[in-house]
Amino acid sequence: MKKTLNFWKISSYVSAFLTVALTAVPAFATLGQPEPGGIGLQAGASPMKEKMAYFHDSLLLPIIVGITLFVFALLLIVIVRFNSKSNPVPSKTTHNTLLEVVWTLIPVLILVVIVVPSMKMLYYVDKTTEAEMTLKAIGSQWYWSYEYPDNGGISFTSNLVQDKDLKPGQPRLLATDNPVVLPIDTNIKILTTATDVIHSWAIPAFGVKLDAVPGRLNETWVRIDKEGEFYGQCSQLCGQGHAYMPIEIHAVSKQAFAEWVHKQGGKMPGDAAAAPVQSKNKKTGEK
Ligand SMILES: [Cu+2]
Repeated sequence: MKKTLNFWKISSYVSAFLTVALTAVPAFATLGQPEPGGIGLQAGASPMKEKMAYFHDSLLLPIIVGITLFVFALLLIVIVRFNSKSNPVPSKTTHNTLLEVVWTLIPVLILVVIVVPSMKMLYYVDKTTEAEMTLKAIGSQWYWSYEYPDNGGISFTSNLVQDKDLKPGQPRLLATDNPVVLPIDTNIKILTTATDVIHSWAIPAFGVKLDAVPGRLNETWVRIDKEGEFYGQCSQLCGQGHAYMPIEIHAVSKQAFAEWVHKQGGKMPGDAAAAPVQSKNKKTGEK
């Protein structure tokens, strides 16, 4: 009797600890970057990340916690009830058809329950049929360069800001000298490739992580639904400087994006027709 009491006491402590540990997501979640002591997923800023967070928090985590507690309880029962002292003459039972069918079928059913939303999400993040613009990210040892093929071919290189050059508010090892600027509420096709070894372009808040492979063009997409600064890192071990090629994205309104594009000497799809006429007129005017 005493031993059974201990068992329930221990398992209630363990489940209380797990509940606290797993639900202790800080209320002041910083958008777009990791935070000290954070254990949950980064706050999302895109529909894909919202779906991933829901998939993880509402389906995978409860299943994992349930299985872990169940196996833990079985182990405790074995330790307490079937040790050589409390059970000196062990039973020689082997094989139980019903039990074997059950412990094969239940895991299969759990996997079937997981695979349906999992595949749905995989196809959702795969590509968009209605891309409004394209961002191409090219990984090199050890920096990223970017191209905006739909915006007059703007291109630049983005390097890590060294510790000594950090301005107030810039996160260490995440800030870059040339942030990527992207509009919110826009379907953005993302293409990645690399010039030397395999890198990976990853922004946790967007739910995007895509390998950048030399000689190949990989595709995914994002639709950012919040303005802000978002940070990510190369997520494929690519050599000595792997930790020093961060990604910094400034998500701005569509209007602010158009202004930025014009400032960079690029053009928006809307003014593509007007721009060449103007330059032609200029040339004839000079003659
Ligand atoms: Cu890399």
